[in-house]
Amino acid sequence: MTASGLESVELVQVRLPLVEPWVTGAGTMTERDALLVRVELGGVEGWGECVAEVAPTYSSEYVEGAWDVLRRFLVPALLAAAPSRGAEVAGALAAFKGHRMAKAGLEAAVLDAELRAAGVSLAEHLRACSSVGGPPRDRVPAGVAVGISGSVPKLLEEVSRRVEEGYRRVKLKVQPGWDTVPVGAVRERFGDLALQVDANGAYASLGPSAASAVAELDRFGLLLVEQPLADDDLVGHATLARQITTPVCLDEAIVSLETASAALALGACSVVNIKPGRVGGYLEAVRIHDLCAVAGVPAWCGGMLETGVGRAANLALATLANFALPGDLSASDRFWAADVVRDPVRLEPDGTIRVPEGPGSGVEVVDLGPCTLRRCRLG
Ligand code: NPG
Repeated sequence: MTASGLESVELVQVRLPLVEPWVTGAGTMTERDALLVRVELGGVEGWGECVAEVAPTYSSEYVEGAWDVLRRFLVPALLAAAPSRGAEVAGALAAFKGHRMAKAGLEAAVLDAELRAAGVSLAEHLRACSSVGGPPRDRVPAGVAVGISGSVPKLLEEVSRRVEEGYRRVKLKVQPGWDTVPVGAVRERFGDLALQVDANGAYASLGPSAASAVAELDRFGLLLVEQPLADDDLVGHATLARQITTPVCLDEAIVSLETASAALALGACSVVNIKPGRVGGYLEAVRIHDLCAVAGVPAWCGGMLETGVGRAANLALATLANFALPGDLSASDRFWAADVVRDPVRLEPDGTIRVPEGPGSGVEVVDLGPCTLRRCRLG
């Protein structure tokens, strides 16, 4: 059965307290404002999540801006186009530049409704969209990200907790001044733990000495160093990649199939972090996954402190064959005391997370009343 076109879109801004503060180079976060998108399509409900943060520190998008562009431009255009399939969303919004996280939230919601009506899971659907084969997976290995604690004993305590919980790999946030000492301490304490680091572009501030600072990390046998230089510095990353032995992975730099293609052609990275929000949606994420597979470049699924809505969809994406490394796909309780979905994802004893079963993203949204800041219905 194919659902008929889009009937309405509702934007819901929720605020969820974090179980512990999330500290990065961009500051300390104690709560997450998430922008959820609810659509109705042929009488069926679908949910998506726009992963923009409150401030434009990770990318230029931010919650208030996403809310505005959705209300003013994207949602009216989409209602006029009345798509019945997620695959029609990007085309209907193509006149508007950028705002990929906002677009991704809309596409995810339409896909969810389309697939719920058709009785197909998002994982099955994304597999069908991908040209890369491989057996279906009902669970994926889980990695966990650890913020900048500023104190090595605190860091070791947190990593130890995560390892005991069963996470299969740990990602440490690093920046100039918080790199070799904490990374070395974790390596020494945890032996051959699968370890990687994420700089969110922080080494760009060092200019020409960035390469030697990043090369200092080579001795720790890391899986990868993520986005050491500025978002748009593909040539700089290509040069750096030739100077160090740790594989360079790009995150912020890759915002589309075209930028992924340029990064691979330049040799700017040998691993890619794929985040659906950053690249404008799950279907573009599949195209980038496929491009990487053809190039023999492993990918992994990034995370942006999503609620259970966005995380469920990320888990479906991460089942594709070339998501060869554990993603930032930690359990709901790593960030939230109360998630917005029934049956939030949990870490299995073997360090994996089960992909929710059932049509669409497979999760059911709870009553959002208690955490809702505002809602707006269009259509
Ligand atoms: O598990 O969602 C998670 C956290 C993973 O570190 C993580 N995300 O730079 O990749 C990142 C970072 C991030 C979080 C970026 C929130 C933007 C917003």
